[in-house]
Amino acid sequence: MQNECVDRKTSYDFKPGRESFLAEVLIGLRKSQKELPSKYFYDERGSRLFERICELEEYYIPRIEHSIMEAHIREIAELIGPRIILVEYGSGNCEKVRFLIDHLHDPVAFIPLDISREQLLNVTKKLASIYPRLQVLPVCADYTSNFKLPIPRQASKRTVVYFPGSTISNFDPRPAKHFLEHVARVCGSNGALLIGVDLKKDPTILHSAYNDREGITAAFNLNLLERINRELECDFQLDQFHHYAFYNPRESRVEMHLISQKDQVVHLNNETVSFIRGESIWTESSYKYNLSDFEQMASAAGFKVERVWLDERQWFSVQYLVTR
Ligand code: AVJ
Repeated sequence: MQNECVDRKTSYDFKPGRESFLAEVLIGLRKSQKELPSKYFYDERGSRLFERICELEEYYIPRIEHSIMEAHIREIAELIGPRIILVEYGSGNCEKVRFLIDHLHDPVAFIPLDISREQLLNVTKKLASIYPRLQVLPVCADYTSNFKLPIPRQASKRTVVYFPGSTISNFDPRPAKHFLEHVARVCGSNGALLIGVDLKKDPTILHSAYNDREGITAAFNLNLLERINRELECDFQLDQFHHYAFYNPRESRVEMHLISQKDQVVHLNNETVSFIRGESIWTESSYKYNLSDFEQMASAAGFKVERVWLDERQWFSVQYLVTR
């Protein structure tokens, strides 16, 4: 059953190609502290591993976020109002947004935005068949880049961006602020942002969350090297790098690294990259916020924090921001 509301044109495809993947990998590996961009975790296997992370006992974010959403969904839908364009950044698998869409009042269009084309097309097909009255307009893009949003057929009252799961945690402070400024522009005047923001907490909780007993997070981290091997014809020895994650309190972030187990050399596009034993590749940051720090950044970016919902332990927040 094909829903005619699905826009199948490819004009909204801004997916970074192999060239920019290679360029970014080379830039990262030439630094003295080697690093790789975390946005490249999410190929097909990486997306599946991330879904498994989200089911882990130790990884508290999805469970708590959903319980907050469930407890306050009426108020959230009320604040958002009727006939909106809903934009989801990094839509991934669509379970979270379905819960929101189910409670919105007569939304006009849904624009899922994702860097993974496979995910995006699956989600689009699925949502279009579940919500025949909703125009689904997928955009394949890296949301840190510039891209334009499609314009839905029906008139709408406002644009609301949904950014759940604390994906904002992946941005360093300055890019985080720039990202919020970009979102404020995208949703325009009278726009809003519904965002999940992870909060500071006991580092032992964070340690368990990013070092799960089953080793799924380790596999997720190592999959980045596997992807580079496959897509960029590189020769990382996967068993010679180990997952390492810890909380850095001075920077308020969990850092994930891959540690070289020996002195070794890797070949990539006619270049050699050498590692000494114990040297790391920094693959991800996950920033943890205070409510006041986040509010300061949001307001500097042009948003007013209108409402904040928390769980009892105050581990996580769902926040409703409006453009000023
Ligand atoms: C998707 C960025 C919110 O930082 O918690 C989970 C990614 N990395 N486990 C996070 C992640 C390792 C996740 N975010």
